[in-house]
Amino acid sequence: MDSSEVILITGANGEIGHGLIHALCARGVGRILATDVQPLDAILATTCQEFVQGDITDPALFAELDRGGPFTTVFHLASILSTKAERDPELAHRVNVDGTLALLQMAHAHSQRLRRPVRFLYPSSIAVHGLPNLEAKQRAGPIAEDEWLTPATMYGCNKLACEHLGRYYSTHYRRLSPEPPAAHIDFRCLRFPGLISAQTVPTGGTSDYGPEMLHHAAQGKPYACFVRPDARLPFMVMPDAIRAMLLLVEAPRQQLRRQVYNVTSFSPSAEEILQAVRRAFPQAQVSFEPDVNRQGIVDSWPADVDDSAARDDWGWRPEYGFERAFEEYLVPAVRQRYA
Ligand code: AKB
Repeated sequence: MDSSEVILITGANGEIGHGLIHALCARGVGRILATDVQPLDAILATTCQEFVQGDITDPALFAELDRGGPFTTVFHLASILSTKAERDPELAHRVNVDGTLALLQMAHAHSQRLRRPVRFLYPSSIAVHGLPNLEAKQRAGPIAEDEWLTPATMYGCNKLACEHLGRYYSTHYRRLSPEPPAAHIDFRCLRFPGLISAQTVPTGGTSDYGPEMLHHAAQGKPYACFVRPDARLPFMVMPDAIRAMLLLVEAPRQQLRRQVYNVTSFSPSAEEILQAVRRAFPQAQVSFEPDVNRQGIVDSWPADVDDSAARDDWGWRPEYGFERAFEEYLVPAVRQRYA
């Protein structure tokens, strides 16, 4: 990406938004227009010149964003996560799917104006997978992109629907129209595992127990973990997540054999995360008080995913394994954050 880019970032205030805006500014890319339903965090206001506050389900927001375009690249981060989505599934559908559809429509229109594909980077999730029970999860091993696509949450259904909408807008849009579009969008999707950041704490997700355990221990606060000690999910730290997004968005199109890619770094159990936290914060007061329903969601998600396609097609490699993630990134940064 170079200085001619005009980049739109939705959900800019979220966990990924923080890291991505800093990384893009460090690269000296062109114009960044950020949007979020909340006012922009002060820490981002210094780096982000253009910000539009608005609701992704509000057509008025799109009228305003459209005036800021045409965009050459879109990072669509706005989303209601799994636990919050289960509390209000219809709201989640409006935000996660209707919001995405409106953005795909705008990106398609901008592709027409630019007469070249607008790159549309979409973070999906392991939540698109739905394993019927714990035995099947334990038997399944690392899951490939096209396996067990039977999500058991509204959020998972939303993410899978948006993957299909993105594929449709970039390969089949208006296929019966007599006038073929001048250009389609260039849809690229990453399926993220649970993400752990030292700078931000997640809200409304089901993989949140990982980062919550660490951030509570760093503040000396007791934490009741809502999953069993043996609960296992794939995770990644935020610097690797940001790097994966930038690697994929910059990969030459002809190198990409698919539009949706798994990425992961490590798959510790909740007990193993606690041991890593305890190595840094021996006083950590963590109890396991499983929430049956949230545990059920975790049991329906894969323990690990196969990200060989991302490794083969665009050279994905995590920089942080489990130990290094805690020792060299998470622990030093959260110590500093709560010092
Ligand atoms: C969630 O827990 O909802 C997210 C995710 C795994 O996509 N962090």
